Amino acid sequence: SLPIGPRGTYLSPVLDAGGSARWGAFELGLADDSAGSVVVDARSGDSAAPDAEWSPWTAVGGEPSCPSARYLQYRLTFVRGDDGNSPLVESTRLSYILANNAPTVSLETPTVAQAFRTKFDLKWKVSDPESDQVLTSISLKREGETEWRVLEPEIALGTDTYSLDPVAHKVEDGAYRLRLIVDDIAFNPTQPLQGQVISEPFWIDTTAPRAALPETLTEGDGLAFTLPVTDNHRVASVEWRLNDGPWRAAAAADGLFDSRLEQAAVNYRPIPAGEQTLHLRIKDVAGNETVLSQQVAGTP
Ligand SMILES: [Ca+2]
Ligand SMILES: [Ca+2]
Ligand SMILES: [Ca+2]
Repeated sequence: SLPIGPRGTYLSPVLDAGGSARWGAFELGLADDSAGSVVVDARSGDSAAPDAEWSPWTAVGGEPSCPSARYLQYRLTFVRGDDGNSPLVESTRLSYILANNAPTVSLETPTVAQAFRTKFDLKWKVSDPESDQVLTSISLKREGETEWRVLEPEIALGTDTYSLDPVAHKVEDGAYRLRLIVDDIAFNPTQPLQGQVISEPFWIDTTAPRAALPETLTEGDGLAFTLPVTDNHRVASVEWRLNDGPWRAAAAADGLFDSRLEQAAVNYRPIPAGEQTLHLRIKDVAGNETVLSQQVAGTP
């Protein structure tokens, strides 16, 4: 038989946790007739081969005390007993959990300055380094206010759309921001992490623009008038037509329909002969519209 010395060591292969890991219990399975003692040390690092970046060897008590890392190597030092018999290790077992990283979330809709008059879909994207599915909560805050109102505290795992209905959710017209918080707690009960995103301001606008037709719409044989229009948010367009003719755009007196108050100018001649009804269609940026109609005298 081979001569047996008083001490010997065993160096384990480099163990790969597959990602940054927190080390748990290290268990040594000794044979029934094992004698003497076994000293366990471990080191860890993030490169597949131990190098200067790895932690130094440290003694393993119940758990390795070396830092969280992807790779670990352990070393067993066998010390012969006073009776001359040697330690005999049958098995080793190391527990670990992969370190958790926070999910991130980004919103695809709403985008900045979008305006909605009816139900619309929020869409978002979640990314989690461990591919954990997340629970999502959705809150809404009116611009200028401080309190977030929770619309939905917990949206099911894997869901990434939500329908916001201004009527059903009792959301008044105004500018708002949405906040989404994603939480990977379902897969990380002991060390859950969150990510969040706050949208750019967007508008809920369920109110149509208003306009009052001036008393005089014609001048000579043509249409010639300026129509003051107002909206609670923003006027987008003013169009007109005679009877069921084609819609034509009115001009913004200041060059652009882009605010709450606008003046729409209509100049057109001649008014065709016969009975004519002038229709005006005023839209805001959310798509609410008001239609006004008025009889005008055609060219004799
Ligand atoms: Ca995670
Ligand atoms: Ca409006
Ligand atoms: Ca303007």
